[in-house]
This record gives sequence, C-alpha cells and structure tokens, in this order.
Amino acid sequence: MKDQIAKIKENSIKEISNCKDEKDLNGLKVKYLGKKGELTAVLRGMGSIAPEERPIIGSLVNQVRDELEAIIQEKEKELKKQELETRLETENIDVTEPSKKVKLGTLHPITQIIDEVEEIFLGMGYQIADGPEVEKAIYNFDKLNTPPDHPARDLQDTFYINENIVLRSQTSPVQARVMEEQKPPIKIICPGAVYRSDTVDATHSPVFHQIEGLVVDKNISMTDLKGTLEMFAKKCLGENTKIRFRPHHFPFTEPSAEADVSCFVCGGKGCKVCKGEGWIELLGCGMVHPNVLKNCGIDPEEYSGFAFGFGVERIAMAKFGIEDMRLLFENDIRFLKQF
Ligand code: 2NL
Repeated sequence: MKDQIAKIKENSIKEISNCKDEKDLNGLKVKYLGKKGELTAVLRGMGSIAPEERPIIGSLVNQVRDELEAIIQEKEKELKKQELETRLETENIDVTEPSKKVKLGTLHPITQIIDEVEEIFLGMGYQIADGPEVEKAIYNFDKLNTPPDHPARDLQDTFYINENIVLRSQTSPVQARVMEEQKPPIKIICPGAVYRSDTVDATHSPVFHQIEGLVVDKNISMTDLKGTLEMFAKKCLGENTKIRFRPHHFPFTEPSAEADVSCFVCGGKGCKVCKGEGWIELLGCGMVHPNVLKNCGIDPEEYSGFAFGFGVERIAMAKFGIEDMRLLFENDIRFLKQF
C-alpha cells in the first residue's frame, strides 16, 4: 500500500509540473485529491489491511495530500503569472486610435428660449415657479377674475377633464397658487406647457408654452412694469430694441396692455419677419386686478402688482425665423439640429 501511495505521489507530481493551464490543473486536482480521486480510493481500501497498519497509512495519505495541495497551489500561482505575462505581451492598446464619435443632441429651440428668459429674470431677482398642468378650474379661471360666462371657459376653447378640472389654458394658476401660499414681496416667472382647443395650423397648436411673470409688493406701479419689460426686451432681443405699449383688455389685469418691440431683424424699417410693420407683438401685461389679489388672499389696499405673459413658440419663431409652428412639435432631428 505504501508503494501504491508513493506511485500516486510520483505520478501526480510529474503531471502537475507538466500541466499547461488552469483547466488541466483543476482536472488533476479532482483526479488525485477529489472525492473519487486516487488518494481517497486508498483510504477506502484500508479495510483490507491489518488494524495496526491503518493509522500509519492514514497519516501517510494525509501527508501526501498536504504536499500535493501545496504543489498545486504553487503551480496555480505560476500559471496565473504566466497567463498575465502572455496577455501583457499580446494585448496592446493603441491609445492613438481615434475614438467612436458620440452624437451630441441639441436643446430644443423652445427649451433654449425658456432657459434664456429664466436666466434674464433670475438676474433681476425673480424666482421660478411651477405647478400642475391638470388644474382646478377655480385656479385656472375663477380666482383670475374670469367668471363662468367668460368665452375663454367655453368647451370650444378649453379641454375639460370634468366640470371642475381642466388642462390649464395659461400658467397664471401657478401664480395664483404662489400668491395663496406666500406673502409679498413676490417676484416669480412661470414657464410651462398650456393647452387650448385650437386646430393645428402654421401659427396654432393645442399644446404650446407660455412664460408668465408676476410681481406683488407695496407701491408697485405701471412704471415698474414698463421698466422691467423694457429691460427684458433689450436683454432678450438686443440693446437697441425699443418697446411700445398699446391699451388692451385681460380679465385678470386692470389696466391692461399689449407690448410690441421694434423688429429685431430689420430694426424697424419693415421686413418679412415683422410683415412690413417695423414692430412685433411681444406680450400681454397689466396691473394685477384687485379682485385677483383679493381672491388669492392678498389685500389690494396694502399691495399692488403687475403681471405679463407671452407665448414661447411665437418668440422662438420670430427669433429663429421659423415660419411654421408645426416644425417645433414634429421633432425632426434635421430641423432641430439647426438651432
Ligand atoms: C398673453 C397675456 C397675460 C397675465 C398674463 C396674470 C397672472 C396673474 C394675475 C394677473 Cl396671477 N395677470 N397674467 C397678465 C396679463 C397678460 O398674458 O397674451 N399671454 C399669452
């Protein structure tokens, strides 16, 4: 039996040292040390030898097993090192090879305008507010002094979820919510998507974007409104831009006005963009109606405010020279990457 063990030891050492890779080595491990391996077989055969011989054979097997385990571990290290060396020799990386180009997208023209307007008003100390697009009719209309019989509330003009819930038709409900929640001074702008039941054509879309602004404080007057909007127009459209105000009507402001800017393409001479007028309609504005302040928990005897609003698509179309609004919603990459 001792001879048998010596033979196993001799053969296994030879095989292990000739072994070329880790897979073969694992095979040898199983062959000699495994449950069904040769050394285990020797232990199984102990029944046939004299009882006094058994501990001697047992300890011999264990000794050989320990030796083989150590040799295998050593070989494993050696093979790993060899493998790493061959990989280092054969796999080289060409760091000068040009990389695959990552195709960068661009910001949508609407996003660009919103970002730019936000930046200008942040610079004037405003905060940016947002709120739900699916809105209570109370916030979209009633609180804004737009009574139940007002044409803007008609089923033809507004998308109703039910009698009391609408897709907001303006971003003013965000401002009404802020007035209810905060005490003046309030200086905010509210950009976002709004919804009106319009048929799609070159200048209309049932979804478009609006930016509204609101300032409420003590002693706010029409001069603050005019100065603020003039500053905004110059920053947004160029330092030479002029602004003019025409009387208008909105239910939520009194007095109300529309503001035009001198055409930023021709400077006022008349061109295709301003349709020969020299002026481009920019926005609607006015002094916040006392009823609106009252409806939102602000005392109109103590505070006053101004507000304004404009459509982002219209500004984007004028600024980028886009003639059909539908292009802004089709999201054709060939169109979008021009801006
Ligand atoms: C337009 C005109 C405007 C406002 C929006 C407003 C909001 C509150 C109170 C009073 Cl909370 N006014 N917003 C005021 C005047 C005009 O928008 O033509 N938008 C597309």
